[in-house]
Amino acid sequence: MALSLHAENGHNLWLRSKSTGSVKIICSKSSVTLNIAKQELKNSWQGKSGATIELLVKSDPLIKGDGFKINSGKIQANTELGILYGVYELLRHQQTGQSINNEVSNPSYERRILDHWDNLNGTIERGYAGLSIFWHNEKDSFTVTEKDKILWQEYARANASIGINGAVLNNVNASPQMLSSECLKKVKAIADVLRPFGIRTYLSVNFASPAVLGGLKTSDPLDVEVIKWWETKVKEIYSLIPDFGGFLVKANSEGQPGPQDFGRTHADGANMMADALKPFGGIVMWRAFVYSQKEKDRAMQAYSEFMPLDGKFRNNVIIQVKNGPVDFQPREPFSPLFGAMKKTSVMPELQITQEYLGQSIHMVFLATMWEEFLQSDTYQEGIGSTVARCTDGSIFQQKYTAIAGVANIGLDTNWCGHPFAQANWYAFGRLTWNDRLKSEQIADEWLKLTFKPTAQENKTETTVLPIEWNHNFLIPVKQMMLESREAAVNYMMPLGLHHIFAGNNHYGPGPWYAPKGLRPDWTPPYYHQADTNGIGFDRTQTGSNAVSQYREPLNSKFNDVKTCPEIYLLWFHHLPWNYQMKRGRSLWAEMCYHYENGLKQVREFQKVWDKVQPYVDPERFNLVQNKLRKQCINAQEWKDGCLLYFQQFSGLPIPYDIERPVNDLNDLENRNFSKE
Ligand code: GCW
Repeated sequence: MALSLHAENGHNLWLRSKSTGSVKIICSKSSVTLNIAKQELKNSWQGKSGATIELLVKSDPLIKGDGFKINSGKIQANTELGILYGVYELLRHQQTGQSINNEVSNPSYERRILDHWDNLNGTIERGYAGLSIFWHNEKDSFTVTEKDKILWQEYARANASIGINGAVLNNVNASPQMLSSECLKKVKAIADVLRPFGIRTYLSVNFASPAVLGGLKTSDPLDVEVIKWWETKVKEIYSLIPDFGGFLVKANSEGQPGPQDFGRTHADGANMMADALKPFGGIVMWRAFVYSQKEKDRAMQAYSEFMPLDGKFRNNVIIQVKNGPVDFQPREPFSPLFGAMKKTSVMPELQITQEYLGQSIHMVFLATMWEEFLQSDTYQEGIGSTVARCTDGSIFQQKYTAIAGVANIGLDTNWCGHPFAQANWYAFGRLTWNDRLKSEQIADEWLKLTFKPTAQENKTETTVLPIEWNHNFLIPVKQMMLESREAAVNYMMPLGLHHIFAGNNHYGPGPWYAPKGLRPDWTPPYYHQADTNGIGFDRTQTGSNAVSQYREPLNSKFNDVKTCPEIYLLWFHHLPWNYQMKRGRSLWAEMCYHYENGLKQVREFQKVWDKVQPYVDPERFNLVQNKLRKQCINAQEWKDGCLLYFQQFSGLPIPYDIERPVNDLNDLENRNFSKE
């Protein structure tokens, strides 16, 4: 079988399909957003040729926010944006072969936001897919070209197609320059392009802006001049961007300035900004990612600092909390702040860019990780108080509900570097719209939209039958995606291990990394605590007592080594190397098998991919094949590095049915793991 597949550079993402027939559209209104909706229908229609579809903007009590009601002949919504979302849903159904029943679809979260960690000089913190799509470089960062506008429009369209409705345009390590009048003019230009697609613009702001940019003596949030400075700045922003979303703030974290520099609290700082934004409907997303080196357990600090402030924030402040208590690790339990802050709006922050998951080299589908997180039961309001329900307004009446993901988007032609990294952008959007979606469905949709031969390609003599494509491509590749995150956990840090990366770039292994003078919580030995007695961070009642931050029955469950889930074992417990695991093996042996299995899984992924070659255009096929090879090499380094390093403490042999290491520990320790 040989399909004539067109080479694809991946730029069209999951939006590749062209119409196969005509459609008649009935719509009594016209507007920029509705015109986009109509155009999309015409360009991508795959339904019956000549069919009629009605677009109706009319409120219905069942429809919430920008949700919609849809059947095969009609899309109804309260808002024009709702119509656009309905159109994308209809087209998705057509392209993925799902039937369209009468259904109402409402978004889980009101604000579904991408956080870009883009710097004004065009670089991206933790970006692995080229430079920024928004900022060029120091000299002409503020210029706007036609090419820029086309790219921003494509970006906005891709986001709208999966329900994303907000973008923070710059790094949380924010330059005060961001708020300069010159820069704000460019922000306006970007906002103008994003608006018709329903994307609101937000900015990360530097807390010291009044002093650094405004020349004031202080940035103390209770100082009258400072308050005035922010009010004036906010007015200026809204005069340019009337629907501006608000600020994202990283304060008193990793060297960033904040209210504590002036003896004030996070609440003082956040509320001052919230008051300035309030008259315009803006919000403050205040990050809870804080930790100081004085505390004995970094995993406890966000909770310790923020819980006492519960109820002290204005209602247009949302505390933005990373999914786990430490930092976007391959696996963490959920942050205990979810569900615990009952009088404050809380929003989850996920990381789409794979800082700690192989960057743009490894194929790791993150939906399974996010599903695990969103469906974690906090027990805060009884059984079934999942993180999703605690944050999406189902349980607590938050004034605003929101969710953010740190974007993996750059100037690379295919946007995300790895063709499969696009699936994570897609998955984030789909989950923010419906936080109950299953990873399996997301992978299924994305694969069909992204890889299925287009109707045009399928008109050749060698038409691929859907059943054949499903069997030979969809099923094995989907399976690979669904296993990929667990594979990464296995070959990087199984059984609750965390943060054992090589310093700074977070790609390769570095359980040994501990340069003299570096703060302990920036070195892996702080997290794995390996010695001849055993391994793991003791967070039980007799250890740091981080377990106490979880509500019963979780507190006891995590505290007791017998009931603690094995996936979190070394997160909560320090255990001897010969500790007997549930399967009967010693902890050491179990660890060895996890590393071995992780590597084996990647070797299997290589086979799966080579076998689907006939169904993939050469450009994308080769790219993925090449990346899988690198992933394999890196997985081997992880396995060898971790096992040989930890073996120095365990003193036990690597079980003999496991493949022997092929790397030398010394070499690995001296390697500088750059990403390629
Ligand atoms: O994960 C860490 C990253 C930093 C990042 C920080 C944060 C933007 O290594 O690069 O800074 O988190 O989330 O603030």
